[in-house]
Amino acid sequence: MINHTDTSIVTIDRFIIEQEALFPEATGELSSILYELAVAAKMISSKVRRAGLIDILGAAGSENVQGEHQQKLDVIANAIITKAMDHGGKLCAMASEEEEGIIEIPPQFKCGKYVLLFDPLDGSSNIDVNVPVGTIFSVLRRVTPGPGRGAIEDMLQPGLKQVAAGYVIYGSSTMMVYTTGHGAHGFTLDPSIGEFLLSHPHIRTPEVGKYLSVNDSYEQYWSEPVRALMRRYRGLDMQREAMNVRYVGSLVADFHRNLLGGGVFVYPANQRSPSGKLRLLYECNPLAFICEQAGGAATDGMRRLLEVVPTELHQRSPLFIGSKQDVAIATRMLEDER
Ligand code: AHM
Ligand code: MG
Repeated sequence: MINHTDTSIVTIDRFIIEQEALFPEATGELSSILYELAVAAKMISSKVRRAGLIDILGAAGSENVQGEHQQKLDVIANAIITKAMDHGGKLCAMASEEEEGIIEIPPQFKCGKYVLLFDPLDGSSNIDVNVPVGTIFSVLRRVTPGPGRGAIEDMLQPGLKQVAAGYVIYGSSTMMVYTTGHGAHGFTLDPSIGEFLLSHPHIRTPEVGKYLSVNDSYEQYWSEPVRALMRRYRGLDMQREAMNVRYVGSLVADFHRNLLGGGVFVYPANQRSPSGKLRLLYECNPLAFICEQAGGAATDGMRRLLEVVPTELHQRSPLFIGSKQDVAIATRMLEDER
């Protein structure tokens, strides 16, 4: 573990290089992917910061003053990541929550040994009301033989196989949090110099949390064990101190607050969404990897989330993620559902 003193200024680039040294077999390819993702994050951040100005410069679907067609921010974010990542020679394929199938590496560029899965702008419906949104990403090593293009098998791997995962939150400041399996580390963007600086090294999430994040308007569609679990979290069955309910409705924002402050984010299956809403590969797995690295846990209600073997690119999964002891309560109380 590299210890920086309180006075060190550590850019994300320097940190990535230092982390690479922890892997004697590293070739620098994963580091390049992380640098490029940090650049994409800065570009998306600058677009998100101008979001409110779209009304002045021209609404989505209309033409702006230059006569160019205005695009929605999630489409813009998707294009930024695709274009930032497709030519580095380190990836053999990508997949995005915004696109139906695999995003192929254009034929003029080399293919590498990794695949990238991402949700370019999660919670984008919140942009109109100035609520934080985020980007989530996951990197896996290909399983098909190289050096050609990647295939769907490269994507359909359990979360345990992730070599890196992270998220960017575009909040009151822009932060990037990532892991390569040696802890979870957070970087805050200093907009005046355009650099992500290490602000939250070795994030540890409390074992027992104080926040409960859930959309309880689905209560009527939940199973009885899920209802009982929510009563437990709220302290209504006198078995646990009541948690404080906080629900932004923007996964990255809810997850980030709970990661730092302690708590659980819960999106169970319900009668209307039998597999929940969130996507296993683009949302659940990367956050589960980070959460475990910070000392937390994540389950789909039946299994450790990172052990689930995906069968579809856009597969949904129920999600119970956060402080270890609170996730353990979910695992115990949902046993009746099995
Ligand atoms: P999106 O990928 O279409 O943006 O949807 C995901 C978002 C998450 O950010 C958030 O946690 C969830 O949807 C909220 O869903 P709901 O409105 O059902 O509570
Ligand atoms: Mg999403």
